[in-house]
Amino acid sequence: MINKNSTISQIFQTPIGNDILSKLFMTLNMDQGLINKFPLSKVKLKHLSSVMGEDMVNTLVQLVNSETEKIIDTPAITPKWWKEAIFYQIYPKSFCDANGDGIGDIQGIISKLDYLKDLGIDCIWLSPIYDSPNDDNGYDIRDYKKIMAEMGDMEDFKQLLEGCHTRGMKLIMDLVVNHTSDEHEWYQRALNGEKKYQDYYIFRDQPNNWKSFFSGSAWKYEESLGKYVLHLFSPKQMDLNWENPDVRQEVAEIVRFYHEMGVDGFRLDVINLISKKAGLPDGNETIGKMMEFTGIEQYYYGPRLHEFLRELRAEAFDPYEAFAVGETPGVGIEMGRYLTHESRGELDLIFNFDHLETPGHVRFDDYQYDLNFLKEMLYRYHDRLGSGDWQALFLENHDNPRILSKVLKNSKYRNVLAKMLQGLLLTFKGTPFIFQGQELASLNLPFSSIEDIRDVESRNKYQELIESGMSKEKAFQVILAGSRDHARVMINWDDTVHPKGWIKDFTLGDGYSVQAQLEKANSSLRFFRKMAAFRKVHPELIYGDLISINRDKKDVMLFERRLYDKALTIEINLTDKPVSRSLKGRKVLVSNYRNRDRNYLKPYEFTICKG
Ligand code: ISL
Ligand code: CA
Repeated sequence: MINKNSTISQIFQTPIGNDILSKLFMTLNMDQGLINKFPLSKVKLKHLSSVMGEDMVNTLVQLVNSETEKIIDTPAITPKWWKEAIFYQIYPKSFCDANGDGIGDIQGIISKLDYLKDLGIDCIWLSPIYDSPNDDNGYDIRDYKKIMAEMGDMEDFKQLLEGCHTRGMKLIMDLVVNHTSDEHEWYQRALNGEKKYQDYYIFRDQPNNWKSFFSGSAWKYEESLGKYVLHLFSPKQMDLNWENPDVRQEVAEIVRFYHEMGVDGFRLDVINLISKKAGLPDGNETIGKMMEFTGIEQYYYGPRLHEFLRELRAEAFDPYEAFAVGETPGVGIEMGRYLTHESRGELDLIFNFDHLETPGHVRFDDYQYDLNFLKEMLYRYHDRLGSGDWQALFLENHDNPRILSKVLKNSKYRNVLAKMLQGLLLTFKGTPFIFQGQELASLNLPFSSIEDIRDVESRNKYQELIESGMSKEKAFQVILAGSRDHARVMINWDDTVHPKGWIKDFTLGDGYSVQAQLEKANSSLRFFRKMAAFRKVHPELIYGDLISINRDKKDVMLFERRLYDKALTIEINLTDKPVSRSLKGRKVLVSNYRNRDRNYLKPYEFTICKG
């Protein structure tokens, strides 16, 4: 157990201390090597009270001491379908519109199941399709057992599920149970004075200093009750009170309802936020400024999180042998092991977001992403995992701008970079999650003004920036750099324009539509299909060991995947400059370049060699 007399380096040696200090140093863009060097290594926690405040020191001690159990690793990797699968995330509102009302729908998805099967997809992750007022595009659920009218009905959904299964694909849904919509029956009954349902949410006489992820205070005043109510996200997304066993039973029942139907599992939205520290103590203002959201340390890895997850798994997942991947913003590598190691009986995988922004940057910063950082983070994560752990590999989702636009200085290398990143996701050790459009080398879009922007997070942030005195032009540039809408425009199946879509139409006719790429031999789409097929016949890319080579050589990633006598070596140029090739004269099995230089890797070259 650590205490206030523990030194920084002693804390860094603990699993949770390592996560917290790594995250802090990354946010401050400071070299973590300083932690184990004099004088920092000898600094005692109590000496930090003057800097971070007594409360933060106590919170740090509590968080680090919260994990006393040592994870005992398993002797070998347990084969699982979700360790072998390629996942594909569909954002239903923007995937395919079958009835021409400008909104994606379930029949549209059904019409593209063969496309996904041919792509090599094994499991679809469907972002929310439940009844919702769409304040946050379905992440504000009004009725968990009703399908959003714009997308279809339960019969459509059952047809979709059947369509996946008959093609040998699985389907997981998105479970959003940290909060419900304020239009949910439970919340409406709470507002009507029903005590039972008031205990489903977090009402207080006075707010604390917690900030919402979507700007402003995390508390809304409900006139009718004379109370404040907690909403970590929009004021129409009301946090559920997971301390209440009735809430936990409601959630388990919803999960069982879909598992009974044959759904193969769930992605659990911000599931690490469900356990808030008792008494809802104020957040530390210093940490709040650093981590952007005051109060986050009081709930991002809360005191009963493991207990709640174990209970939900036992009651609603294990009876169906269903799969669970948690979305866990802020959770570090070691916290992720406590949430997913197979000895823990909680989640199977988590999404850790630490690799998505380079140190010192947040999503709304307009900067060029250095892929050397991605290399470092992938290796660091991989090195910390035992055979009872597993890693989710992803670069995009519906909450982030397109990775190509973060990396590219000019779009000349758009196609080769898209293929290189696909190749990396499909050859590194872990389960690849592809976001819709990533197979098409999608870029960010040239939204022209805030009027084009639909995302509640972006619109609230724009308002907050303006109110802070920033000019409209500058505020829009900030939004343009990080808006989640870049990932939420309609997929271009062909060059048909969608004039009355829910979001601005960007049918660019630039030869990157699905139809155009199916016809073009060296398209990003055709490369993805080839890579996915290659992965399926090379178990060394799934269960094989990963051995990094010349790891310290900058701008290049070189690693071997080995399973018994099968071995492949992957060599990647992480930059738009030629770099010397390490593997010379080896038989090349796959590459994103048809003709290669014998001595140099071309910009963003990705090559798999035998052995
Ligand atoms: O971008 C993020 C993580 O990369 C965060 O801004 C994100 O909003 C956070 O991880 C929570 O995301 C999830 O919950 C939100 C919803 O808006 C997001 O779409 C969902 O992925 C509230 O339900
Ligand atoms: Ca439609």
